Amino acid sequence: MKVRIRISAIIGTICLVASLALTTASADEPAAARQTAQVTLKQVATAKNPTAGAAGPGGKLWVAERAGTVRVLGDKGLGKPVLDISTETTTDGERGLLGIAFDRKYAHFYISFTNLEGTSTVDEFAVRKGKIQPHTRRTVLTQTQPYANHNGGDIKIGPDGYLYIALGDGGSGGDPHGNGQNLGTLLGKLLRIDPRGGKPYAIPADNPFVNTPGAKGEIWSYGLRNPWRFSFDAGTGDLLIGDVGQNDWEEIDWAPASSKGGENYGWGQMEGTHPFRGGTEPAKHVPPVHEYDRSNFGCSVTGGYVYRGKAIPALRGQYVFSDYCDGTIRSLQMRNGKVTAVNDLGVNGGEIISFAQDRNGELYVFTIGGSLSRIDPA
Ligand SMILES: [Ca+2]
Repeated sequence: MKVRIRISAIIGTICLVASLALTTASADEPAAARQTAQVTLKQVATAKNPTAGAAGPGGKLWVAERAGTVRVLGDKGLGKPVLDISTETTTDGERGLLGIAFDRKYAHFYISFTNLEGTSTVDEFAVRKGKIQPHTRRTVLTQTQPYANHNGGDIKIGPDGYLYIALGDGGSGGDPHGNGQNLGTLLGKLLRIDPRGGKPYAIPADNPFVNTPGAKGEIWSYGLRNPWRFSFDAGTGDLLIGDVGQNDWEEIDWAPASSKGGENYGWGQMEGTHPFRGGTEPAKHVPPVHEYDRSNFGCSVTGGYVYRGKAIPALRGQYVFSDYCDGTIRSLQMRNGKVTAVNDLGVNGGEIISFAQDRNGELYVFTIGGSLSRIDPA
């Protein structure tokens, strides 16, 4: 998460337009295949530092606010908090309530936050008749954090029903502890656990490293720096991760729905497709499907979703994302795991901190300043 107020943020905002022509259509991709949707942002609510959203019971969008509240989007904006853990978290550094998720039956609700010690924490609540049952709360997983930044914090239920948890490399800068490549720590990883299969959870038997000595069985994929936002394509089940770069390269990582896990996304040996500080490319490095150079624009990628809604047919199947410092909403057209075009959707959302997807597949843009906007057809 990017709550850093930095010079590069300002520069990034100024320089954004110069490189919009970064289409990477390959020679064998007909130009006519490129589709740039015409969209607009329709503000639907205001919030206080919204960080995450999740489609909830009754088709409502639930919204997490960083200071520790969860509110439900209705016709007149956000309602009163349905959950308030504000006495249990802080908003210093990159901390706070960072992720929320429902299981597929809306029977359980998960929250991801840093506690008062800064420890990454995932808790579970039962949900009955659309309401959180506070007395059922339990802690599923914790991970101590050596530094306040790079907490990751996004959580999602995957197409397989398991809970995926993104954790950053622990923070500071340059991954000083080498966590990204160390399979002995949960830091710098995407985790996959079965929160209902054991106490406090079970590790799925088909996780990639369950039989690897010294490796944490929870790990699904590794070599991540700060996977602030990730999502699964609601149409295909493919996984997309927005991994925030160190100084130079912002990246989007991808894995097909058929993946058995174990991908090494390279950090801290690689920043995007580039060796980091003289790093050596790991043998099985899975390079990003898309990277962009901060010297052109941006400072921190904000991963989004593959659009699967109905309102904007031209956007269907494209991965919508942005950058916290740039704010331009972009989309990736992909085919067989390759990006065939990078589109500028022609709208700037400001300091975009997160995206959300409602039950109909429509997408929402959250800014750190508090606007919640739906991406509508222009
Ligand atoms: Ca990487």
